[in-house]
Amino acid sequence: MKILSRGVRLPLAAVSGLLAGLAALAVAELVSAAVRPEAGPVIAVGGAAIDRTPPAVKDWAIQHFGTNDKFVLQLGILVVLGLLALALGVVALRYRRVGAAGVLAFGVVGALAATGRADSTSAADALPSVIGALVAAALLYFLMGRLASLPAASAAVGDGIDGREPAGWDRRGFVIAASAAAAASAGAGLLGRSLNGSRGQDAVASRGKVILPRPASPAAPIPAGAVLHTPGISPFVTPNSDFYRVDTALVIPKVDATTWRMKVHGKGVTRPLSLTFQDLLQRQLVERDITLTCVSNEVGGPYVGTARWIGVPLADLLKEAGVKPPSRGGSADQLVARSVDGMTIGTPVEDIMDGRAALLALGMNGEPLPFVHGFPVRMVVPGLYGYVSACKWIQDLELTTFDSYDSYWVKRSWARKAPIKTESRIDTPKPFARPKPGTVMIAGVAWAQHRGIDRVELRVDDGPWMQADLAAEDTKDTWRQWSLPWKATSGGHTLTVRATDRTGQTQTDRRTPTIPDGASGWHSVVVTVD
Ligand SMILES: Nc1nc2c(c(=O)[nH]1)N[C@H]1C(S)=C(S)[C@@H](COP(=O)(O)O)O[C@H]1N2
Ligand SMILES: [Mo]
Repeated sequence: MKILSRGVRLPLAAVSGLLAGLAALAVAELVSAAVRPEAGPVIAVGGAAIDRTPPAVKDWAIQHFGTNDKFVLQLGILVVLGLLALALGVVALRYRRVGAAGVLAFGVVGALAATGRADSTSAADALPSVIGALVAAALLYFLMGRLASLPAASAAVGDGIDGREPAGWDRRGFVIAASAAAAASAGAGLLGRSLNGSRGQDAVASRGKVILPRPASPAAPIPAGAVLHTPGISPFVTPNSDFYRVDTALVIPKVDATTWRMKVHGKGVTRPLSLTFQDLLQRQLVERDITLTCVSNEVGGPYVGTARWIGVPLADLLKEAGVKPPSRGGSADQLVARSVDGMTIGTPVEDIMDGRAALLALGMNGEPLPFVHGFPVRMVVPGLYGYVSACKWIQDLELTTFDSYDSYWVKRSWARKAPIKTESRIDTPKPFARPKPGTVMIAGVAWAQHRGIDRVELRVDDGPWMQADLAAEDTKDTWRQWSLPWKATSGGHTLTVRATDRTGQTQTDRRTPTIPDGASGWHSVVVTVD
């Protein structure tokens, strides 16, 4: 009979656990609106997970989920939390105090995650998790009290057998308490959501007011011959809305440009700088076309794009601060950019000062940087993968040495220095396409930023290499489109591409993984002509 009584109480206890979990998240969301959204437990635990994920797994997640990796991560955390909440409810049925203590323990985990991230500057970041857990523990304790108010003896009489409620079981009381808790959680959660959602309004307004000045040094117009119109080829300039995004931010930083400030300081700096966004806008701006590439891009992958950037030449700023490149006796060989979300990205000072268009970018394709791409200010350095050159949401530039400081990704087993490898990609036909026999246009892009692309060749099956028609070069910092009309014959075929850069180096066929310094190998596409 005891078992039957538990038959009713067990699911109710589990539901109570779930309600407590919901209450914890809802209250935490509300409190995080008063602290900062990044301090909420799901974001904090997600962030801590990202920081601790082994590089291979991180890379796998980027490969398989792309920019959705963050959504999948948060969904995973919610599912795990839900299961644990169910379990805690069941435990609490027997051991009320243990259940409540379990809820508090989760609060501690959330609080540690929130205060342990690089962007956490205040112990207040613990509050959403702590207050959420306290409310949830009290709720679970209270609901269990309701369930326990059902005396064991009377429970044994009525439970389930004849469909009647056990005597003394205050069903109404429990349902009312549970519903009230659910409604209050929903209210708190929604209020927190909307407050968090409107938080960035100052930042959004500040971005809306930015008027990018005409650059003192405009980019040369893109030569007409640089842009092919073959259907299926990547557009030469990647629209901002299609530009790939790779970062560790679960909450996109919303920085108010009117209060933004950036310091330039550190080793070898004789005149430290502190600059406002307005200071940067008033400087001589340059405009350049630069192709950005992610080190996590697999051969044939999508994490590469070209934009027209407007910004301040970094070399000018560094010179003003008194910095010399190592080749001229400078003591700092690494520039570490630090973002508002605690990312650190280290770039060789030599590369920044060697004359290339290393920019502190303010504009992307004619508009202020979109928030996801680093508003108000990010770095872009031609020829280097993003993780060693392209810090978004910058707030600090520190000169140091590679010997004395490892940046975020370097601590996670990526290489200290990472020039972009010469690569080429077939955009069309797509893998496993079924073109008709006859002339089929094969087309794509090839890149070797800051060296330039000299030649692209294509091979069908094991046939001879054929020279592709290269579109005109925009600059050696941008990718080059190419195409080749192919007389397609019936059957299955493997199309393979390889590029040669201006230094005369032909892209290696040796496949390497993305870790530690970028994938290499030839891109192949298999098609069936019929
Ligand atoms: N603050 C911050 N900046 C960052 C990153 C990041 O995680 N956080 N990721 C870097 C990486 S790995 C790349 S490839 C580029 C991608 O820039 P995009 O998202 O604008 O394409 O940003 C770089 N800058
Ligand atoms: Mo990257």
